[in-house]
Amino acid sequence: MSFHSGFVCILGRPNAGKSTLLNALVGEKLAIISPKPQTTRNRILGILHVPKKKNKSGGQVVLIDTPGVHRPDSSLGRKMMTEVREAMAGCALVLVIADAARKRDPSDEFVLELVKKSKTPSFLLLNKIDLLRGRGPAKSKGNLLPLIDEYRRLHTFEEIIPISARKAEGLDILLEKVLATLPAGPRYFPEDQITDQPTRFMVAEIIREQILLETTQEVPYATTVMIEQFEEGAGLTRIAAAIFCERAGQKAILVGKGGQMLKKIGTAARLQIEAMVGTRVFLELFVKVHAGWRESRQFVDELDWRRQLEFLA
Ligand SMILES: Nc1nc2c(ncn2[C@@H]2O[C@H](COP(=O)(O)OP(=O)(O)OP(=O)(O)O)[C@@H](O)[C@H]2O)c(=O)[nH]1
Ligand SMILES: [Mg+2]
Repeated sequence: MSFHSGFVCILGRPNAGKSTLLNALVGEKLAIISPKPQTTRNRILGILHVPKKKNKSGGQVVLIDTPGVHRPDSSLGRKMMTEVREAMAGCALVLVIADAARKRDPSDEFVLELVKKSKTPSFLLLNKIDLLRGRGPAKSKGNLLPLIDEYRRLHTFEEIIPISARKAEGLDILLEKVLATLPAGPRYFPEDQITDQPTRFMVAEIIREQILLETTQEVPYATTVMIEQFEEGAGLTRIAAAIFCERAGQKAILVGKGGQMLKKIGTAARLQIEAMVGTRVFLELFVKVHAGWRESRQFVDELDWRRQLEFLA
């Protein structure tokens, strides 16, 4: 039995469930999730180690979660789309994820354009089928068939698989088909590694997730988080993080009356960070205004942890 491996890019419109799928397949929370579109801003590796079973080969699937495909209108948006293109370059398979509970629209067209251009083999995953079930079992299948037909006419997918990333349905068959498609190859990452993200970046993301969940309108989009201090001691990790927003009004919302909002964000984030790092955490949050940071190519580049590592090297 041979060992199959390769890089597999998860591609789709914002909010389709890409990050939920990554987490569900790896079985760990590697990417933040929110009901708001454009939650993910950079590519995230999730490494799936598949043990060898009777009559079945084992392997390693290196999944790459990506920002939602959109037409960018800022430096941040352009950077997000660069991340998408970099994730697609060199991958052996693309998992195109569509939201089966909504109609196709121009953002889905744009996703297909990218897949066609890349010429990489692709699967179509019709996600969120749990939402169709509420409309009756017979109807849910009936609902999917026209969508499948529509997609079939637009592109030749190797497989079309209905899934629910949230309920972990259809994932066994998906994984089986992914492994069968990947070529025999090496183990790219050691068996104990499940992501390439540094802990401090995951901490920044956990804080950003709380902001996405707690705030509305422009605030979550105008916000980013940078870790300024990260010190691991015996039984206690000290973390200081700066939350950047673009305007004084946004800062007022993030801080809240008497600091209530910041406290809520901090407490919820701290509990998750403690579970991740395995120590108690002392978390300090500061809100700073950086007018128009999303338009600043330099600042957006500074946020990229891969770049930060290059500078340290
Ligand atoms: N009902 C249902 N909801 C889902 C499913 N998968 C994802 N969701 C929800 O859809 C929303 C978006 O999920 P994400 O995983 O953040 O989507 P994404 O494609 O990574 O979004 P961006 O990072 O913004 O591009 C969240 O509220 C998820 O809980 C699913 O299978 N069923
Ligand atoms: Mg995402």
